[in-house]
Amino acid sequence: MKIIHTGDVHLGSSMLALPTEKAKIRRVEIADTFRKLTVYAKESGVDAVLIAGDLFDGEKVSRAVVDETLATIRAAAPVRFFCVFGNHDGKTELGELPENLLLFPNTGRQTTYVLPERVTLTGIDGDALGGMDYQALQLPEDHYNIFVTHGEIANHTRRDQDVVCLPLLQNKNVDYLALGHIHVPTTGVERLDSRGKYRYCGCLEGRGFDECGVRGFFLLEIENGRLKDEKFLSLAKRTVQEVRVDISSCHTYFELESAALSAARSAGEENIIKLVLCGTYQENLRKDLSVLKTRLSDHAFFVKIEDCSKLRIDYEACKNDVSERGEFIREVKRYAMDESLREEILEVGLKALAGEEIDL
Ligand SMILES: [Mn+2]
Repeated sequence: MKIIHTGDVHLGSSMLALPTEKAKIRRVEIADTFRKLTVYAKESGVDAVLIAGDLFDGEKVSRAVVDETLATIRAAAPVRFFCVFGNHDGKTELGELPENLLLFPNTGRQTTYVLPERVTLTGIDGDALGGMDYQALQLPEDHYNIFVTHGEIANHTRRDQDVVCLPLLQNKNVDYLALGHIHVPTTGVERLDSRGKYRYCGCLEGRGFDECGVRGFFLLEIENGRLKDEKFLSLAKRTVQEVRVDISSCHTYFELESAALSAARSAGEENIIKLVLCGTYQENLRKDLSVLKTRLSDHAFFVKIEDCSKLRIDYEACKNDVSERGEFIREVKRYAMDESLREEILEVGLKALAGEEIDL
């Protein structure tokens, strides 16, 4: 049987990292990627889709988003969706559930479903983890036992909501701990104990600039109580990418723009790009970041520019410079201060002396 492990979809997310119109488009794209997952599940004969929490982004999610999602799930029958709640689902009122959407009753205890092919599926909502009775967990040795929840792995035994106490889950015949909460998919193998492993599925689409890289879901194939195959698949429309551009060798704005443009192109023009300018730049280089952002915006879905480049000052050459500029540089160099503060003072001061606009 085939099982999908997904979660952290964050439907209805406000996408604050993007301007209003682009945020709206991304909200639709994320819903569409979830819909594509359900279509993929149905067409590929997937038996169960595990949603490891945060299907929705919070209590403010509109009724329309909830209804649309439930309709998407209903349309994917006979695929069954097993959904635990995460810390962002809030108290989303789902209303009448589709028959193929199964939740885990929030009684403070885990619930186990027995699936075909000797598979068991146990789950508990993230906020119930604080009171979970780990001792009561008993899973058959000759089954493939999946445990799904929403929380962060901890190597201690202090129970709390959204905390999975790894030591308490060990030697309980768990084969696959399907987690949500951390938005980066686990690519390597993280051992739960000598038998099982744990894994975060990550989100389906990157949203903020802290969610760079490929996003997707895991597909497991289990045959008669044994894992036969597993893979990571992506249906994401876009990725969030961070690209660094060293501007040390740029002499003009246009050289800078061309370096930035080729970096943006290498990241894929359909993507969301955080462009980080780095290196050291010569004093009279016009950086003009707002112009750069506008001109790059045709080459990516959205570009955010972060300037980490530092002004390059040749103190030796300034030694005998009798101008105001030389005097200013020598003065700033004379005082003991944090280097980053010195760089900032020099940058602003030199711009002021050159009669340029200062952006404080
Ligand atoms: Mn989340």
